[in-house]
Amino acid sequence: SAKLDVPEALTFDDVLLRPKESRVEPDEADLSTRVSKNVELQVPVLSAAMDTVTTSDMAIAMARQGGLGVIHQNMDIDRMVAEIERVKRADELVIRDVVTARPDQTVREVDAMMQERGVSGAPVVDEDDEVLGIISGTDIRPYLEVGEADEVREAMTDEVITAAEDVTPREALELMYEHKIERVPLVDEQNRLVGLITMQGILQRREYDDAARADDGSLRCGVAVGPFEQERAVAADEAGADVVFIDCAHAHNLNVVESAREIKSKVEADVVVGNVGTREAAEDLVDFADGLKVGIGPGSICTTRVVSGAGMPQITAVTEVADVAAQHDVPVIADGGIRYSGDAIKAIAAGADAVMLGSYFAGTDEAPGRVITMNGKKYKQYRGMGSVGAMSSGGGERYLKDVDDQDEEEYVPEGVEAATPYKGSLASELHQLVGGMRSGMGYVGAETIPEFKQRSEFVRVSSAGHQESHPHDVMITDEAPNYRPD
Ligand code: RVP
Repeated sequence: SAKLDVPEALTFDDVLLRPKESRVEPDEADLSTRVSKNVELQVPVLSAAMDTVTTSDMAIAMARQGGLGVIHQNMDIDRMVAEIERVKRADELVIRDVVTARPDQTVREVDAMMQERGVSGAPVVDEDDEVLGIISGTDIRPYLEVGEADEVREAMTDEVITAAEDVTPREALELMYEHKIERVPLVDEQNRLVGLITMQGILQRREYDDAARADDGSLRCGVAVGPFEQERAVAADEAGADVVFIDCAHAHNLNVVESAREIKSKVEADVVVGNVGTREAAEDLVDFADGLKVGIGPGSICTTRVVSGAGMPQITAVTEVADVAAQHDVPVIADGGIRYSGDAIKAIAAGADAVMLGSYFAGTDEAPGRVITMNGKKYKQYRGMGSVGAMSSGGGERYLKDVDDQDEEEYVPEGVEAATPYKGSLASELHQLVGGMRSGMGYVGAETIPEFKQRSEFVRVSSAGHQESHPHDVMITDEAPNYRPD
């Protein structure tokens, strides 16, 4: 019957990259990419919008390393705004909320205040915020034994070096070197304090030279919103999110498509729509979406395919969506099912511009939740956003399920709750992931992602071939940092 004359769909383990002539050393491979029309990254990796993966801690760490964190939607709007603001302010060069001292405070008071607020110096201002001087640990020290009750105006340095608000980091640093100081108050034309720039802030920023930053220097931040949550989307946009992810398990639902289109018209941030897994879905979205996210059922904690009987193996899903998206210059993100760096670079070969991972990062320090020990091994909790636990704590939107007035027994979950091995810092996990992806580019002989997408070819792997790919006929004695046997 025609019904059984069906196409085949492939996933990660079905394919390998065909090795090709190459002069590309992995270190030279340039992984820079776009996640959406207006957002570029040095590292083509996103952390999943899940309540056991991404809040502001993860988003800050991801952006500093050059990727992007997508804050999950299982929280109220106020908390979401606070989380976004925390990311946007994390590497702020100009401190706006400056700790200040008054000239008539005592040295003792100011010393205590500086310790409490964790700063080592403070501009001294009058009632009109006019800058009179600056006081630091060095000024205070001589007073500590004998003059604690003296006024700040005695102890402060009154020849204070200030700069205008529009000073560049370079100019500020030059001022600091020239005058051997560590902080420069920024003032308006009336000499009123408007901010503070510190040497520590400037140097810290240099440490993360691949960091994902907006034009104003703030770290990039993504945030997930439910498909019908216009209010949340607008609040995220106003809070400064760079990319709003309309996050739905089946974005080819036409009500979702309409709502996403409306959200796009109301926000300034880029809007990525997902998840989809077919050419037809891509065709219905490319005219307005700034990016498409692919994945129907590949996630490690996902039971969508077994519960609903629907899904698309991920390599085929990515190729279908990317074929359409590429013609409209819309970036594609492959979301879910990535266990190894090799999977990540295969997704890019299939046409993705970036990859999103959940389980890979859920065990790191920056993911929410504490470390638990079972049988002497350390784990962290990891759960699907369609699991009973996640739905009962406010989720469900993603699965187009109205769970608010339901009892837990009535939920029809599409995910499970699990534990994942504890892994330490995000930076070292990401280092392995990115290092493996660079190796893949070396084997194919491509120096950039666009070149790699063009040049890479797949071969089909048999089950014997798959067995041969993994370590075999040995007993692994030491765990490699980038390989855990299933
Ligand atoms: P993985 O990296 O394989 O752990 O997959 C993470 C992805 O799984 C998420 O980015 C999301 O698309 C999907 N997900 C999240 N929750 C669920 C579920 O409960 N089914 N699936």
